[in-house]
Amino acid sequence: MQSRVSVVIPALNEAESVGAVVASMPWTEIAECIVVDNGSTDGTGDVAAAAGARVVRSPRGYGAACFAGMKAAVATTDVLVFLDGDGSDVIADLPKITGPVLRGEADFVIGSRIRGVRERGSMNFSQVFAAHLIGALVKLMYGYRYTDMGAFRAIRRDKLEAMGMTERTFGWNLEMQVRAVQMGLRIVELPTDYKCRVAGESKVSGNLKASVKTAWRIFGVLVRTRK
Ligand SMILES: Nc1nc2c(ncn2[C@@H]2O[C@H](COP(=O)(O)OP(=O)(O)OP(=O)(O)O)[C@@H](O)[C@H]2O)c(=O)[nH]1
Ligand SMILES: [Mg+2]
Repeated sequence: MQSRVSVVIPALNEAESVGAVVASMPWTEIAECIVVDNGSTDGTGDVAAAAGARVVRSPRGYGAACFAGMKAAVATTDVLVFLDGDGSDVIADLPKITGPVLRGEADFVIGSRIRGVRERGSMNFSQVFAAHLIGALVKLMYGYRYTDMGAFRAIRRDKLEAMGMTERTFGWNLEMQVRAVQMGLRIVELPTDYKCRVAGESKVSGNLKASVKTAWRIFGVLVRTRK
């Protein structure tokens, strides 16, 4: 049977890791792997293409890359999976993440690194704290308790398209989660393990300025999406 799953990987200067991430895809279970490159200067796109990905380009920004990947998915796809290009997400968990959506039991499955086993140093204290704090705030505002805002997730394409996503930076993940609750989607959160990035430079957690900007952006999402 033809797979209905497209994997979308935003990748900015991840040439050292993206090849292995793409190569480890469970190809028989997915229709395609789309790597979204937006201005990498290290040949990320070429490495990803050589490993078997379809490479698309987008404007700068994590959310912009995810949005472009969503738009680029083949017409036959009805489930979109997002994961990072730095080797942190455990690709072996992909069937676990897509399963409930493919079986029609859920509209949105999010992997929780907080509930999974994290390699030492893969998430710093402020990321763990933010996951708990934002989880508590979303629970207070909308009644649903998330424990994480990680990248690894599967969602029905029609539901994601109906969200009218506006975030084009690192607020993308949380905006999707808030919209999912607001729309009354069937949400499942599952533990997923998490590793340190394989190589390359951190665009968020390892960079103080980027971390503060991201935190600001994430709080902004809570304000802007408020209903
Ligand atoms: N296409 C695209 N990808 C991005 C952009 N910023 C980050 N990414 C990718 O998004 C993913 C998450 O960024 P990371 O730098 O790993 O952020 P992080 O996981 O908080 O930081 P680490 O803990 O160091 O891995 C990676 O695959 C990046 O390459 C961007 O502007 N455009
Ligand atoms: Mg990372």
